Amino acid sequence: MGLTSGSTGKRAVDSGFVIERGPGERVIALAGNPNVGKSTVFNELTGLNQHTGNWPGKTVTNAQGRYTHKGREYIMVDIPGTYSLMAHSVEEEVARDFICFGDPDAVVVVCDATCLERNMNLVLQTLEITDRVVVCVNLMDEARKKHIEIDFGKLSENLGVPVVGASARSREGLDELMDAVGRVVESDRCEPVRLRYPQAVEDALALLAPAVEPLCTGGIPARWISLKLLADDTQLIEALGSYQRCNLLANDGVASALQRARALLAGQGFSIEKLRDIIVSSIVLHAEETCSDVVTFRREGYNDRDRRLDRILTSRATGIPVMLLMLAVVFWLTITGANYPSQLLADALFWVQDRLTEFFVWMGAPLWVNSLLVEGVYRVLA
Ligand SMILES: Nc1nc2c(ncn2[C@@H]2O[C@H](COP(=O)(O)OP(=O)(O)OP(=O)(O)O)[C@@H](O)[C@H]2O)c(=O)[nH]1
Ligand SMILES: [Mg+2]
Repeated sequence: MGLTSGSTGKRAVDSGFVIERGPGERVIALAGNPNVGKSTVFNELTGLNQHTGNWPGKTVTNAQGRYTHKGREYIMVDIPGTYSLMAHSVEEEVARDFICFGDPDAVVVVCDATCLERNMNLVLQTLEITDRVVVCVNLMDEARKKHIEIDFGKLSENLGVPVVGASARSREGLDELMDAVGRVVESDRCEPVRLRYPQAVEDALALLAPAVEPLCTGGIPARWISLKLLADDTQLIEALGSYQRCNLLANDGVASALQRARALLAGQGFSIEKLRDIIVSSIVLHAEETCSDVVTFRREGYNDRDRRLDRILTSRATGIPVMLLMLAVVFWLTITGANYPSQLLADALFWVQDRLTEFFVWMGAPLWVNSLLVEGVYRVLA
């Protein structure tokens, strides 16, 4: 398989990305929100050293490494973090394009156990594109510290794909993760839940998808492509053209079905903007439902203090004054504040210099020794 950037706008960060897949090797994409531990999983499995750190947006291009588990060979691909498949930045486009057009044998969606519901948005969107998904609920050690319990069986039932808990930093759960990947890749056909949209949108999709279906030879479901057409996702439509030579809008059947589907939606009061909002809110609602019977906070109010702080720091009334106050403190520290500890340090060091001089005088050492060692070496160092 060869995936190159083609003519899309992300060439600058992902130039010439190609996977050399040997016979029997399976390609596994490690997707997920930013900063959930994708690169940590990748490093633990492949022994490579992808950049990790506690802030989002470290991985900006795809990286690949090999890993053998129970006799099966895998090419693991660490892709940039993304909150959704509606790419808004170049890194998100790199991630979206690999999931959609990189033809991975399975996608592992790595999630943060401490905020599972938010991570479900990407899981649900990935399930719209492929059945071969394994959900890795990472950072379980952090979740335990916060007294969060997750029912993996229930989550797996709600999503229709395997779910595995992990703490990648200590390698916990990674063997089980690769067992699940192996099963998905080799045999199990999952039956993932499908997002359902309001009836008007479903009707429009039913009208458009049959026209799109014969043109979609790359494995991406016609339903999802139809949704993107309806929402006028030009980036995705262009990417389809460049990766799969699938120029949907040039096809008369698709163009006329699209016109009819749009008219149907307009008749129900759905503008393109409103449709986009509906798509996002349907995903968010579904994510909420998916997690409602899965996550339990064992200690009620465990994060009350964090939430109180969040309210103060992010509310419109207090957030901006607090930010200005902090900037003023930083400004004061830079201009004046730092002088106080600096003065204390200087006083302490020069106090030591005086004591050293007294020591050399007491020893009866010649004046040049004191000048060389105390006023020269020590003073320069101090
Ligand atoms: N406590 C704990 N920390 C973890 C675990 N896995 C990863 N981390 C830490 O989480 C932070 C983010 O990990 P990365 O692997 O860089 O995350 P990423 O998803 O690749 O991030 P981006 O590339 O920026 O999207 C790092 O500080 C890791 O050490 C885990 O299981 N437990
Ligand atoms: Mg990373």
